[in-house]
Formats: sequence, structure tokens, C-alpha cells
Amino acid sequence: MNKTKYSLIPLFTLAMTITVACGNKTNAETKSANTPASSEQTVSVPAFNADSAYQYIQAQADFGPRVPNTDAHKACGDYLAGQLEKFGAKVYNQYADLIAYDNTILKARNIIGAYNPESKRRVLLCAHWDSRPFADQDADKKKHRTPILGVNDGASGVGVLLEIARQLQQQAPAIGIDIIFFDAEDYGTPYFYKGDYKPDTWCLGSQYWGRVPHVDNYNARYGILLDMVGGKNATFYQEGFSVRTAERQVEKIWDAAHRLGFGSFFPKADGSEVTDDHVYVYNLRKIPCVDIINYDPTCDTGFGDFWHTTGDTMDVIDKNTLTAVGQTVLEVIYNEK
Ligand code: AHN
Ligand code: ZN
Repeated sequence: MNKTKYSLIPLFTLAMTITVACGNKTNAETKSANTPASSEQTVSVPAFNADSAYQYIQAQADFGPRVPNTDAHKACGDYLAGQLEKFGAKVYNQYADLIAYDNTILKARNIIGAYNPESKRRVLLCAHWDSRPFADQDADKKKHRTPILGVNDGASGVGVLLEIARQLQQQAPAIGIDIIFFDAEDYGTPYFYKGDYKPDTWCLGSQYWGRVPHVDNYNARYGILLDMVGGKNATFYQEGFSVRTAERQVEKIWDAAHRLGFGSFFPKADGSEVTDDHVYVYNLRKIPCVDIINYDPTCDTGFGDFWHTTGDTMDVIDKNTLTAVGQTVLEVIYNEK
């Protein structure tokens, strides 16, 4: 265990205090506050800026629901690819016609930003960028066919990853990073569909990428999937499939969160198993992938009261949660050798 990591904790705390105290006025371009304390080899981890991440979430929400085959979806896809470009990534756009549960052809687009693409030592970070076409968990049944804004469910993970992309440009970690924004995660069969059953109707973008990765024989040490990472008082239990297939990485991530003081967001206890993009990253490419996903044991769906409702708006986002997740991911990837 590298003891120098611990010496950085007070510096992180200071950096985060400044970020919180400045509230919305904090400049999105704020530099990291931590410099190595001694001349020996120390790991410098940038300070995650939640105000910056929040802006990227707002920008996505401003397009409206990002449902495949809509103008808002197309415009948001262009925005996301443009942001990765602006933050210095090598950008790949994977366009594909994917067949939905009802045989609708979805004009889908996975958007990939590669950092240090030559390196063989890689970590994959991912989130889905589409939003669900149906508010089928809404208390008001009349809204069950209304598309959702998907601010927590979709935009939050992407917003955190865009802030990480901005940090990657300012200070490169030792390894290569790939950021993947998967499309068509949330177009799964709604309960009211009366047609024939089809398996695997969720996560269509990651299923496509798993079969046709953006570079031949793509590999990474492991992946981290961010899903619903912005809700107030979110709790990230250790999701069951991740524990089964990426146990070491789950431990590494939860240990990092606890070291940084985010233990209340990251209980070291099992959450239920979730069908999400990480399942296909593992099953199709054999890359262990950890899903950091809000799990609320006190509500029926497990994903919070606003999940798949018209209530999944900017109002549900809390910058403290964005910081807990974003800083934890930075801690993990900047400590990779
Ligand atoms: C299902 O509900 C099948 N999977 C949960 C994963 C999910 C949905 N993430 C966002 N929306
Ligand atoms: Zn969803």
C-alpha cells in the first residue's frame, strides 16, 4: 500500500471545501489544489469540480428528453462528441441501427473519447446518454407514455464523466482512459407493451459495442459504469453482478470512497443485481465492470421515487453526490500505475 496516498487526504479536503464554499460562483476551470508534498514519487489526484459537472448535466437537460430518433437526441449527441473533442480526447462515433423491443429501428450513436490511445494499460469509464421514452413509473398513469428528461437517469453519469474528461486534459494519469457514452440503454420493453417477448431489450448501445468495439480487440483492465449518480442522499450499495464479476475492483472503489470520507454514500453492503451496460461489457468483452448505481432499499423500485417518472429533473441533483462519485473515480484512476 502506498503510504503517500494518505498524506494527500487533507489536501483533498481543502480543495473540496473551497469548491463547496464557492457554490455556483466557482469557475469551471478551477485548477486542482493538490501539489505533491515531497520530492518522492507521489500521486497527485485532481480535485473534482461539481459545479462544472452540474453545468454539463444542465446542458444535457436543456436539450429535452434525449430519446433516440428525435432532434434533441441528435443535437445532444453532437454536443457530447464536441465536448470530448474540446477536452482533447480522440473521438470515435459509432453509428448503428439498433432494433428495439417493438422493432422500431433506432438511429443510435455510441460516443467514445480515448485518452492516451497508444497505452496498453487502460481503464474504461462509461455511462448511458439516452433518456427513456416512457415515464412508466410515474404516479400519474396518463404520463406513462411521456418521455423522461432523465437528468439523474442518464445525464448525471455523463456530466460526471465530462468533468473527468476536462481533468484528464489538464493532467494526464499514468494509464490510458476510454470514456464511452452508450446510447439506447433505456429503451427497454415497457410494461404496457402487448407484442411478443424479446430478450435483452435494454442496453442496446453497449450490446452493439460489445460485439463491435470501436477498436479491434479492445481491452481494458476494468470498467466503471456510472448510472444515477446525482441524486440527493444517494446510496451506492455494491451491485450484485459487479460483486460477482469484478469483486477486486468493487473493493478498490469502495475503499477509495471510504478513504476520502464518502463512506455514507458507499455502504459496504450488497445491493441487488441490476441489468445495466456493465453486464454486456463483461459478458461480451470479458472486461470486469463495476456499476456505481443508486440503490434505495426503502423504495419499491430500488432506484428512488423519481426513477422513470416525469420528476427526474434538475431538482433531484445534489452536488455533494456528484463530488462523492467524481472524486472517488478520480482517486481510483490516478492511482493506477
Ligand atoms: C432495468 O430496469 C432493466 N435496469 C436498470 C438499469 C437502468 C434503467 N438504468 C437506468 N435505467
Ligand atoms: Zn432508466
